[in-house]
Amino acid sequence: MSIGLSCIVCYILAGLGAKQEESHQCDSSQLTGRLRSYGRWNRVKLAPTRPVATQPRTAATFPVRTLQEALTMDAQTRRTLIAQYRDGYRAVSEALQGVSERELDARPAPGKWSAREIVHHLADSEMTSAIRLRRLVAEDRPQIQGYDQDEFARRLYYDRAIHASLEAFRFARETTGQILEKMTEAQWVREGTHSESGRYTVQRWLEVYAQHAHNHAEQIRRARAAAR
Ligand code: NI
Repeated sequence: MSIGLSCIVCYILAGLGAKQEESHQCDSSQLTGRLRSYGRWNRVKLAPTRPVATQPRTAATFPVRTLQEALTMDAQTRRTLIAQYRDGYRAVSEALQGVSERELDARPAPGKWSAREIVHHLADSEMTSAIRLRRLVAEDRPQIQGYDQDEFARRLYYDRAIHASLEAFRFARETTGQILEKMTEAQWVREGTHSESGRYTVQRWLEVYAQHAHNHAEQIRRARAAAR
């Protein structure tokens, strides 16, 4: 099965290697260029909030940047992305409007996720992302653990009714949106380390999750269309 890596969210969530990319289910196409753009964050070196190793670190190892230098996203872009993030539930619920059981279980191709499975993925992914954001803000340089989203789909009964998962997705976003609206400039430059993809910043988190629900809303529409 050839599915291009296009949902950066699941790439980051799962810490996908080349093998897993092949089975990756987030097949919306808008984000292929995004992955490359993340390189610009990797060029920003921040002073760690506490030492990450026992060896002494020098200024040359961790050049200290000002807050303004560390903020790679301007305030207007941030506001736009927060608004998009908060619009995610609307996009998904509209994509599901009037959905039948048959449409929920239709697959656009063998091995591709159905609309029902996408909804459960959204719940699990968004609850995880909500906790990640909290840890990035409340803990110093947290270790963020990747997971295998396809294994979640296989083992966590993704044939369940969707209502509770839709609500979990909705309110994970709602509560996190409240936090995003209040965060200070200093909190926007916080970061942790992902178990497989490495440096993981709050700004990167926002760019990724601002689009996640909208991309899956489009994927839901395509999956539903397969039932017709
Ligand atoms: Ni996804």
